[in-house]
Amino acid sequence: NTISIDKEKQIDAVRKKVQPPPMYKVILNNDDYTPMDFVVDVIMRFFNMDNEKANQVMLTVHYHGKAVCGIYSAEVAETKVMQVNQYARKHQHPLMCTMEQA
Ligand code: TYC
Repeated sequence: NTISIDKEKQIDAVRKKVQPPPMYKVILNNDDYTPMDFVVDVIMRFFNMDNEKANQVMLTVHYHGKAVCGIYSAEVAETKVMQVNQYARKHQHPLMCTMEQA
């Protein structure tokens, strides 16, 4: 009923103040085949970075194996990972996007 739903909302509001929800790093991983230009396009398209910042992040992945593209709530992070991996597959590149708790 509506009273117990209101109670759940109150409890959730208190939980959020005491303990904020977990956040997730969305990570791009290096591979030997995905073209650098494609990776830069992905970073600009899905992580709202300008060309210069996207180039920096792409090179960090290329030289260090991975880089964090952003930190988001679970729901937003899962959506980014799905969208990037779907977009890479559609263009037949092996680019891998993953997430891990921040
Ligand atoms: N290593 C790739 C190349 O040399 C470029 C690359 C960068 C691939 C970043 C994936 O997430 C990546 N073409």
